[in-house]
Amino acid sequence: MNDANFKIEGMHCEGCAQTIKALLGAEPGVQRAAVWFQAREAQVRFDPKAIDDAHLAAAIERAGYKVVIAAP
Ligand SMILES: [Cu+2]
Repeated sequence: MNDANFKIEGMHCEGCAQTIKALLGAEPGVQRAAVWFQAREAQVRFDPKAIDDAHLAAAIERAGYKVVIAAP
């Protein structure tokens, strides 16, 4: 399993964080997703054979948020 950390811009409330958590959790290969509204961060544990950082970021951006990939 790999872990990816993202900085996310555009969250307005805890509901946004829950939305992002749910959509990350629905991606193939994602074992666990956590999103912190206050910190503007997400941490995702995923199977690198099923998905990668770029696809996770794209899923977040499809929902209308902006992603900055943080240090691994
Ligand atoms: Cu919100």
